[in-house]
This record gives sequence, structure tokens and C-alpha cells, in this order.
Amino acid sequence: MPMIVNHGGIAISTISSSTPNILLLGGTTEATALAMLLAEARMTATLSYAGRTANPRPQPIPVRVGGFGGVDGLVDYVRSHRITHVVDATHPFAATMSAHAVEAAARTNVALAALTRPAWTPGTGDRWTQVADIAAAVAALDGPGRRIMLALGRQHVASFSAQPHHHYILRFVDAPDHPPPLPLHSLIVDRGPFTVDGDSTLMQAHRVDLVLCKNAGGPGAAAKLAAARQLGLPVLMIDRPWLPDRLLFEASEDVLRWIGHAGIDRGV
Ligand code: 3Y8
Ligand code: NAP
Repeated sequence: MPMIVNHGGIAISTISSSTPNILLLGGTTEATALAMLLAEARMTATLSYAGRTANPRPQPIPVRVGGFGGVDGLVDYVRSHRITHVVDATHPFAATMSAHAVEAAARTNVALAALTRPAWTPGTGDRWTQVADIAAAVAALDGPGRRIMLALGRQHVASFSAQPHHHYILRFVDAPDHPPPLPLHSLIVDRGPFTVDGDSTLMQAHRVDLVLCKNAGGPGAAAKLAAARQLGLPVLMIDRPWLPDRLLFEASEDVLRWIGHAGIDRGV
């Protein structure tokens, strides 16, 4: 039970509990793997989705869906739900969520760790051109019309209407409510993780001559890179955005060990 201490009429609630209560910011393969471990360990945890997709993957722990309402909303959630640990297992391009998690953890003095995956690096046979961000990727598409696999999902498609002369092969998780704002496009509705054979077949069927993607890292989206390598296709790779310093893990088992040791007698 929480201990409420009054000092001069100011109630200071100090949560001292021996049982962790984890908020897992999800939306990645790694988050799903950690959720499985937390469920097997019978730990109290909630996986959080932003609500970007219509039918997110079911999880073995309770799920909440939707934004928190900025940093203040996240601080309120952490305090009102007596969260003891926040694990940021969001995608490396979910930079706003990650920045909010760092600030909210500092304001609530709650333990924070990130679970991510290393960036992809080009290997033998890869034909990569690396660019800093979406805008640089758009600028890099000057020149004759091409057939581009735009493997960025839905959120950034409008940026490429500045280069309307290419034929874009799009892959969305959900069918869009309106046609994408690109005059020449083919739309595939599918969710990953994907396979090399599947992506190779897709690239050949659509006569793809350039693959454009984010440096997401991890196994769930890497198939297209192997397929591009096999087919000798160039890749335009968008580098990850800056993320604030925080404790970082790359294995969900290490996060479980950290939860067991990270102090939880903290004021929240
Ligand atoms: C809502 C949860 C799991 C997690 C699976 C991973 C792998 C498959 C590959 C391509 C690239 C892309 C996209 C992608 C992958 C995993 C992982 C990953 C890339 C789901 C999911 C949610 C989302 C959000 C969605 C974005 C979009 C990005 C499609 C669930 C399936 C392109 C990122 O329609 C939209 O608005 C989609 C938005 C953010 C990027 C964008 O800007 O459009 N992911 N993807 C999460 C939430 O609401 O919090 O629906 O089950 C999760 C996964 N997508 O447990 O199996 O670990 O990364 N997701 C990219 O990497 O470039 C597809 O097509 O080759
Ligand atoms: P983002 O731009 O960093 O975050 C924008 C806002 O979305 C956040 O401020 C927050 O809203 C809300 N949000 C983001 N992730 C959330 C989560 N897990 N739970 C609750 N609210 C969340 O995020 P994004 O890039 O759109 O990514 C959204 C989700 O899709 C994340 O779960 C991420 O892991 C997943 N995803 C993203 C990509 C990608 O390419 N960006 C790829 C695969 C999966 P409030 O400010 O209201 O709290």
C-alpha cells in the first residue's frame, strides 16, 4: 500500500512497492517479444499503442490505445497508474514519443529504459545511398521517372507529391480512406514482418527499380533489403532521427533483468 506522509500540510506520496508496474511503449517486434516475457513472468504491465492501425496485434498483457496528451498527459498517466518502470520499445523513428518518455521519467523520477534494435548497415552487394531525413529523400528523387517501392507506410506519403512523375509502389498496414496523393501509384495493404521471397516477388511483379525506406533496423522490415540485394536494386536509406540519451537495451531478456534490479522505491 502506498505510504502517504504529511509534512506541514503538504502530502507527499511515496510509492514504495515491491511489485513493479511497467508501462511498455510498443508498436514493434521487440515490444511484442518483451510483452511475452512479462506475461510469462506474471509481471504487472501494460502495452501502449498510439492507435495508428485499425487492428493492432493482440498482446499477452493488457493494452491501452491512443496518445497520452503530450508529456503532461504521460506524467499524469504514470502517476495515476502508479507506474514504476517505463520501457520505450517504440520504433526508432518514433522520436516524439521517445523524447516525451525521457522528459516524463525525469519529472516523475520513474525508471526508464529503451528497448531498440541496431541500425542496419550496408553489406557486400548492397547499393545504398543514405540520406538524413524524408525531405532529403524527396530531393534525391530529382531526375527521370522511376518505379519506386516507397516502404515508409502511410504517414509520409504526401511529402513525395513533390516528385509526382515517379510510379510509387506503396505498402500500408490499413486500406486508406482516400486515395494516396500520388498520381502514379500501386497500393499494397499488408502488415509485416515480411519475407525475402515475398518482397522479392513483389519487387519483380511491380518492376521496382529503387527501394526507399527508413533505417528501422530489426528483423521485421529487413526482408526488403535482402530482396533488393538479390535483385541488384539500389536502396535509398533514410537515417534515424536524433534521440535523447537514455538507458538502452537490445535484448528483451536484459530489460527483464533491469526491471528486477532498477530501484522502485522512488517518489512518483
Ligand atoms: C501501430 C502495430 C509486431 C510489430 C510489427 C518492426 C516490424 C512489422 C515493418 C515495409 C515497412 C513501417 C510501418 C513497419 C514495420 C513491424 C511491426 C513494423 C514498416 C505495426 C503496428 C503499428 C504500426 C504503425 C506503422 C506506421 C508506419 C510503420 C508500416 C500493429 C504494424 C513503414 C515503418 O498506417 C499507418 O499510419 C502506419 C503507421 C507508424 C510508418 C508510417 O509512417 O506510416 N508502422 N505498425 C503502432 C501503434 O499504434 O502504436 O498494428 O500490430 C507494427 C509494426 N510495423 O508486434 O509484430 O518491429 O518495426 N511499420 C518502417 O519500419 O519503415 C513497414 O513496408 O517494408
Ligand atoms: P511519434 O511521431 O514519435 O509520436 C507522435 C505521438 O503519437 C506521441 O506524441 C504520442 O501522442 C503518440 N504515440 C506514439 N507512440 C505511442 C505509443 N506507443 N503509445 C501511446 N501514444 C503513442 O510516433 P510514430 O512515429 O507516429 O509511431 C507511433 C506508433 O507506431 C509507435 O507505437 C511506434 O512504435 C509505431 N511504429 C512507428 C513506426 C515509424 O516509422 N514511425 C514504425 C513502426 C511502428 P501524445 O503526445 O498524445 O502522447
